[in-house]
Amino acid sequence: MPSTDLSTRIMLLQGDITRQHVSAIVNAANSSLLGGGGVDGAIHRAGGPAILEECRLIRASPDYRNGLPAGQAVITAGGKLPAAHVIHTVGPVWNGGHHGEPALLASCYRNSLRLAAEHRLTSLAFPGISTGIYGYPKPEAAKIAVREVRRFLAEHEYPETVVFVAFDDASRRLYEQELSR
Ligand code: AR6
Repeated sequence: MPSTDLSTRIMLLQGDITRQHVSAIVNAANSSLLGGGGVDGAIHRAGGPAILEECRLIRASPDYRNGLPAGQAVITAGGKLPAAHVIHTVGPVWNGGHHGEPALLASCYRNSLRLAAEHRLTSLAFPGISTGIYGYPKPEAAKIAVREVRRFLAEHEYPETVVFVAFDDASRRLYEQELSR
């Protein structure tokens, strides 16, 4: 049975997700899966061309010919990253909050966690999906992130631990607040 003491299975740290020694890091990608700016750019830069190569193969499969839809997730190897795998998910673009953004963001977390569980990955690190270029307000995004991870871990043995990686002080404080609730 999974440990029900979630406080021992959820961690928060501030820094660069590309440097995390975990089973998988989550990439806030775009539908093309072919790279971009923000954390996506950082992951491909640090991980090298093997990740992009695998993303291209995924795009060549009939399921993803039109790209990866928002809310879904796929897994590749981690290339030169210290993390063994990358789980690529596409967050919603913030458009005022009444266009399904909260449900799509929750799906990103759930589907990433599901992939990690299917692959029996022990540790998974998340950036603040959608909270950069895609403009999702950070307080609301942190709330959804913490809620979905707690729900999932309460019912699953894998991943054993989840790390929220905050890039800046303000994001770290938001996660601290949510995790203390
Ligand atoms: N480590 C941890 N967090 C980071 C890092 C890093 N190295 N770099 C940025 N962040 P963003 P999105 C934080 O813009 O909003 C790309 O072009 C950042 O402070 O990377 O989902 C994709 O290709 C923010 O809180 O992702 C898409 O086109 C969070 O990561 C688009 O951006 C997410 O910011 C996706 O936009």
